[in-house]
Amino acid sequence: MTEPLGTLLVTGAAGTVAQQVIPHLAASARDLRLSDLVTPARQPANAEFIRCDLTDLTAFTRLMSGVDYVVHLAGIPIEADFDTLLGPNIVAVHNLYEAARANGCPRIVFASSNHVVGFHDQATRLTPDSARRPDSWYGVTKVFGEAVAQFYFDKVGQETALVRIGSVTPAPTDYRMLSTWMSARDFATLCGAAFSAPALGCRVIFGASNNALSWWDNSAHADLGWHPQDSADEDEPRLRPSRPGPDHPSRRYQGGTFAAAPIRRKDDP
Ligand code: 15L
Repeated sequence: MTEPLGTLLVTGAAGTVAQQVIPHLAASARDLRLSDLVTPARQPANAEFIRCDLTDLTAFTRLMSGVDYVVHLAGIPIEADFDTLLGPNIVAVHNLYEAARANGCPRIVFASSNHVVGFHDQATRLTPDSARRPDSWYGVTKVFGEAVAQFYFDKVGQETALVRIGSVTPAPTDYRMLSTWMSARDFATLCGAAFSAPALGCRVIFGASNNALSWWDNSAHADLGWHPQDSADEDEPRLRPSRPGPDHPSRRYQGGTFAAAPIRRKDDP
C-alpha cells in the first residue's frame, strides 16, 4: 500500500485475532474505527472505539457511516450450538451487508474460516473453487457469510475478500498449524492488498502464511500482488513430536478437532 487507507472499521476489535492484527492495520489506515461489545485492550492513537451490538441493524448502519473499508472479525470464533451462533454469526452478517449497502458499499474483508472446508482430507490440495465441506456449526455459519457476500456482489456489486483464515496466533502451537498458521502481519498485508486491488470482486482467499506444508493454493490471486512474508516452517522440528498418530481423527481432516467433534446441541454441557 502506498497511500494510507481512509477510515477503516474493524469489528470484533477486542477479539484475539483483531488484537494481534490492529497494530499492523493502524499503520496503514488514516483512521481506525474499532467496534465490539467490550472495550479492546489495544487501541492505537489513530483509533476510536464505538461499542456496538451488530445484531442491531440501525446501530450497525450508524457505525458504518463514513467508513471506506471494513475488516469484519466479529462473531463467535469457535464451535457452538446453532442458537448461540445465530445472532453473532448469522444476523450480524446480514446486518453487515445491509449496513454496507446503506453506506455506499465499502470494501469488506470478511473473516471466513478454514472450517468452511474442514471436512476435506489433509491429503487434498484445495483451490478457491473446491467444494465447501464445513466441519462444524461454526463452519456452516461461515458458509452462510460467504453466500451472503456473493449474493450482495451479484445483486449490487459489493466487493468482498472472503479470507478463510487458518490459525492466527503469535506462533504455531501444534503440528496442524504447520499447514494452517498465519501471522498477524500477513493477515494485515492481505487486507491491504484486497483494499488496494483495482478489481477485487468477491473471492475466496486462503488465509495462511508461506507454509511449506500448506494444503491451500492461492495462485488464482496473483493479481493481488500479496506475498506472505512469514512461515511456520522453522517450527517443524519443535512441533514434530506433537503430531497425532495416524489413526487420530484430527490427522485426517483439514479442520482437525472441529471435524472430529460431535454435532453440538443447545442442551449439551
Ligand atoms: C478458526 O476459524 C477459529 O476461529 C479458531 O478458533 C481456530 O480454531 C482456527 O480456525 C483453526 O482452525 O486453527
